[in-house]
Amino acid sequence: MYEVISGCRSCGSTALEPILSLGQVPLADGLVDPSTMNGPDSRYPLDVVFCGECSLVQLLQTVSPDVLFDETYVYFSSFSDELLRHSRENAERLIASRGLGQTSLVVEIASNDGYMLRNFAERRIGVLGIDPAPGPAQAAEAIGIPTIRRFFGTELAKDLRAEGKRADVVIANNVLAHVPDLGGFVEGIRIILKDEGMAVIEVPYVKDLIDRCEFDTIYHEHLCYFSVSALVPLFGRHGLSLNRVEHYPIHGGSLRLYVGARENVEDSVRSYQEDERRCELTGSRYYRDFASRVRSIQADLLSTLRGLKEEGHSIAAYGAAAKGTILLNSTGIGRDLVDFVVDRNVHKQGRLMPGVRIPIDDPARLVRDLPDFVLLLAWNFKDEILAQQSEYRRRGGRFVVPVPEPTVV
Ligand code: JHZ
Repeated sequence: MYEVISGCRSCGSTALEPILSLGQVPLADGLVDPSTMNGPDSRYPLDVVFCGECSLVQLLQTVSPDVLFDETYVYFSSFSDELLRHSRENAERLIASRGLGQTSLVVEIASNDGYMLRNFAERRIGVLGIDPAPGPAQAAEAIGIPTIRRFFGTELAKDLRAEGKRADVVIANNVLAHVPDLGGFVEGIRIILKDEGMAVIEVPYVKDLIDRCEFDTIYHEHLCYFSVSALVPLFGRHGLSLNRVEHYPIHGGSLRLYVGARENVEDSVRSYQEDERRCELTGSRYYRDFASRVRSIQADLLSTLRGLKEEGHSIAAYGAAAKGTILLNSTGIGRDLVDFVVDRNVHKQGRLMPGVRIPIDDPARLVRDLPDFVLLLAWNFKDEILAQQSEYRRRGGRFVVPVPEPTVV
């Protein structure tokens, strides 16, 4: 069910040094349907390594994408207002800066439920979504976003080009890290991009992950954890140039990469490279104390929750996020501590968190049941969720935010 890599996912080097092991954990988005479950949920080892050659941080194991993104995959992007706002701003800037109009084509890889492309379609700009997950793809089509239900790589890119389709803009948000054939994916982008076109790619930034100890964003869907230093040679190998880098707070800290076939490298790229060299992110030393910091957050969180429970408090959790599965399972937080998880995504409600099998319910239950504490699994949307739960908080409910260190708010 999974393979172990023998060389770096980007450069092929065998100089891979271990950084962190999160043990055997279930698939982060493998929410359990109580009506069909039988036997315990499958678990897979989760080990992170650093490439001494090109500095790419990556997983040792690859679980097949067919297993990860099948009909049970119920991550829908449109359930966060903050993500929708972030995406709309990105689209509006691209429409203006690229002069996009009715004859343009915007292709989005991992277009999910159409959360991003709808911004272009509303302005009658040509759009094409690509997403293999049936549920989200169907939702996109329901709002008029044509969606190809296939995995993206050189093969699909060649098919599209043979049909005469080439993109003015390729958008690929939170998908580069998900691809086992990294080179094939980047090559595919080069194939479908017009010579003057631009690919706009968002990836979580490995520096934020390490600095803020966001260990729960490590899971089998995320095969790579990118720095600018590791990305420049990756694009370069496929005739693409990383021309600009911007930083955004979304998903705990992400980079937006502007990539083109034409080389036009701006200062932002050089300044990230210099900064990463200066702080030694390009060497394994940067990652040396990461595992011990993770263990200490886990121990701290577990003792906080156990302490609350011993004092007679009830505890729920907010956000049936992929990262929630990892936090709960790798820390050992089960039904003995957390009674239920709430999530706005109706496709997640009624299911169980993988491994720990905690039931998922509607957020309205917080005000109804008034648990004393809520563990915030979707900590990346802290401001949005705290604002939305003002009534629960007004009635005395408190949130436990797990990272960068367990805090009660
Ligand atoms: P969220 C996702 O991971 C999916 P996840 C994916 N693996 C990826 O790469 C990363 O993002 C970057 C819910 N919610 O988005 C919605 C509310 O209920 O942080 C989600 O189920 N109410 C492709 O799953 C969950 O919380 C709200 O008000 O870790 C958040 O999951 C809000 C804002 C969210 O990512």
